[in-house]
Amino acid sequence: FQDARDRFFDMRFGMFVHWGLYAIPAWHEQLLWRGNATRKEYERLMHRFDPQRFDPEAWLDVAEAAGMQYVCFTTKHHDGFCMWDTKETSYNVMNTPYGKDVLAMLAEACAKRGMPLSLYYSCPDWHHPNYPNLGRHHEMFGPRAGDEPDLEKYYAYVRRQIEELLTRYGPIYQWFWDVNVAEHRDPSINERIRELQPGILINNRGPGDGDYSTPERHVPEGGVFRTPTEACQSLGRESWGYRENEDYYSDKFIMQSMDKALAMGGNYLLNVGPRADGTLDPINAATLRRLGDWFGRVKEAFLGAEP
Ligand code: FUL
Repeated sequence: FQDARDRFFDMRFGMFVHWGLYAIPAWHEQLLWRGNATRKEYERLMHRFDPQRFDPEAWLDVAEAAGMQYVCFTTKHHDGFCMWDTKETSYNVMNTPYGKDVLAMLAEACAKRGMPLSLYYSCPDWHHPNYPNLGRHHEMFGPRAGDEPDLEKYYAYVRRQIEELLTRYGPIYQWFWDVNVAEHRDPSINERIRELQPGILINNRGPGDGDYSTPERHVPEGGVFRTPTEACQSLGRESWGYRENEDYYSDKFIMQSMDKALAMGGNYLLNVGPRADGTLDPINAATLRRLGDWFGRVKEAFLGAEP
């Protein structure tokens, strides 16, 4: 008997995708906080979301060329905008000019070629009236007029969204929680996730104990990871979402950081931020293809040619 979660040790390299309304201003996925945009201004972006050139197959082609074995997609980032057909809020992709469930499109493309799909889901939600927004890091506003801070109600909403995400889009490989509200512990949420998707892997950024940790933009020096680890890294220095004139890392930097994470026994989740029209920045696509050539040669050198 093999635990389905043992897949983690075979799936060493994945594509992280940060895509949402923030691709339109093309500055930072945390524009709402870092850029001092008002909620009203930000929320209006949804009326401009129309990625006519979105083709999940094209993303997956690049992922495969890079040697990536799975894809992790931002279903909801801190801005609270939902990239799937959720019944829980109208603040979702169905109510944009594009009007299509982009998660469903991606899930279908993944299923077609057997590419495992992981879901990123942010605990902070700067849009939801029940989210406390205490004004700390990742909770920047302080409650605004009309807000009704209530963590319990908020997590009930999270739970209902989890039911949608884990029952409608086929098998999900990993659940990537982001930035748990520090004091909120509730192991029953992860238990429910496991009931809905036996064999799913859950990271340790959520309200309960997870299966693996996720050092970000930094692979610690030396030694080996003693517990299952997936290091994540963005191609750009500034942002995870698409950023115009982003200061991208050199190929050498990415190769070294990936090499280090793998050598320490960790996995490597490398991020791209697709543009508002749905396409990958050709600079990123080219980097990933070169990386794939390198990674292919490395694997060959270590493993030898297939018999
Ligand atoms: C962080 C988030 O705050 C960033 O925006 C990004 O999503 C990164 C992967 O995780 O904690």
